Amino acid sequence: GGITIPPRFNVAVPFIDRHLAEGRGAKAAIRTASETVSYAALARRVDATGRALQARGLRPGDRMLMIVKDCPAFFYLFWGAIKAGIVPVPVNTLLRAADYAYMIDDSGCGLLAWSPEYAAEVEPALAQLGSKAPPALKVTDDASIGADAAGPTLEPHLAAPTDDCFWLYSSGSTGRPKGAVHRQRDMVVASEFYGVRTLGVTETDICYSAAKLFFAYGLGNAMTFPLWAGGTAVLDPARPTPASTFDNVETFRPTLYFGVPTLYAAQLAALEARQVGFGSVRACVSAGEALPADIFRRWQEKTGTIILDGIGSTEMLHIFLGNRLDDYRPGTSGRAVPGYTAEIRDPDGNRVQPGDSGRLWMKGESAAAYYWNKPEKTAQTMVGGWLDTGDTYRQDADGYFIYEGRSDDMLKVGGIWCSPVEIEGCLIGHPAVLESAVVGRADADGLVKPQAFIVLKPGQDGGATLTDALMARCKQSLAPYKYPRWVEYVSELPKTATGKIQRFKLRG
Ligand code: 3UK
Repeated sequence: GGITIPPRFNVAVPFIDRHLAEGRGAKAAIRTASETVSYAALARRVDATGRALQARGLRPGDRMLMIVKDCPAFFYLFWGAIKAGIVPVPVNTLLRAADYAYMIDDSGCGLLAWSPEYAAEVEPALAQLGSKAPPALKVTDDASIGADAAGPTLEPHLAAPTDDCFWLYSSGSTGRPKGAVHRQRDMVVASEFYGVRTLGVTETDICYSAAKLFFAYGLGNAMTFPLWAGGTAVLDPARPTPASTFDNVETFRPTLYFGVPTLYAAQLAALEARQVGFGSVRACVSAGEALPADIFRRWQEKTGTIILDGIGSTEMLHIFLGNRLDDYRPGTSGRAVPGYTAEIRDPDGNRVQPGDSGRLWMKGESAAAYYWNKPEKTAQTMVGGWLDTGDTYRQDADGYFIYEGRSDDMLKVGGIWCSPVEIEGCLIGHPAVLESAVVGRADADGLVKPQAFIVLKPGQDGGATLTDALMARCKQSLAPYKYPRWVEYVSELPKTATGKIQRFKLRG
């Protein structure tokens, strides 16, 4: 069934304060390498931070941009703001000064909270903005955000479930980032429908996400899901590597692990040389881009755990099509998550015939209300309660959703739509291949054919023999027109900060 949200509420109450009323005060809400934060301490620090933000002059509706690493203060700032009616806007910490200057300006934020680690990009951004720069708050420790102040509790600012609550910037493959404005109810909806009803998150879960909190995927994985269920979040500020993620799995014994395909591939390579105890992990989750079936298979072989692939987006907040422990098919995005409705449409907006490809539109109550300052983008993407994902999908005979690429990455080869992801999946199955990206390239006749860029595993040679073998492999297992006519060996693929291959950068 649905979920009931009171007509006036503040979402910090069910995510933070409720746990005290339910007797979880002494329980660990957050664990890091150096500290454990109980639910009682979390609630206190959220209140103190909210009061500190009010004391700096922030009022309900004002935005606070956050360039903050994964650490407990991220939680205090995010929830302290929300409890006071202030709108937090966590942004990608891997961006450059020009990106930050744009987001500070676009959001019109009244405060910038930032971790000193990012000074090399944040300081020039502020300098570039000159007199338009907002006040900045350097997040060095709890005291810097006022969280050491013992004081009265913070009165929650009441709002309607559909009122603005927080934003996330969505970085499409083209154009400037867009601020997706999320509502009070959105975290409740995503946590309940994906967290609880799909993954079965409970208060016994320990959630560890290699994907960072600034990414909507990480924000759900390592903050909203455990807080919604009364579980524990594990935070590590470092950039994830196979070694650091393995260390964290062994130290914190998470029950749920969240990664992205690129990292799973790198971890698999590292598992050749290291044994890692995944015994605590009841499920691994993958999102951000499609997880090739071959990675699923090898991961299961090596670790004994399965990876649940699911597709989510910044606009929908979290995963809306996903595999489940009790219903999964490798190489697919699974089925619609409860509470969400999917439609695959043709270019005229009609539903395609079963089995045909088309553009995926989604409906669900966690969808962003609009893009800030971008009425045209809003009107194109959010239509009649539906969200255009910009992704091409088809359903197999059993109804599992199969990802075929960003709508703008799809190739027409010989007049037939051809999915780069499908070809990449075949190439990745070859033992010499670590990663691949396929794009369209015009042949001598000006006709588009697939071209493959390949990153090899260490010690492998990219010569003519391997190229022939890769082409033969594709010819054998894919429709004949789909084999790559050119194979190029490269040391790495262009990726976004969240690990998505930027195929547009490879197009000639
Ligand atoms: C692509 C996938 C195939 C797809 C996200 C989980 O990735 C997230 O959000 P973004 O806004 O990007 C959205 C786009 O990424 N994508 C994501 N997951 C998959 N493609 N299979 C997948 N499993 O193009 C989508 O439109 O960065 C992921 C939860 C929250 C998120 N925001």
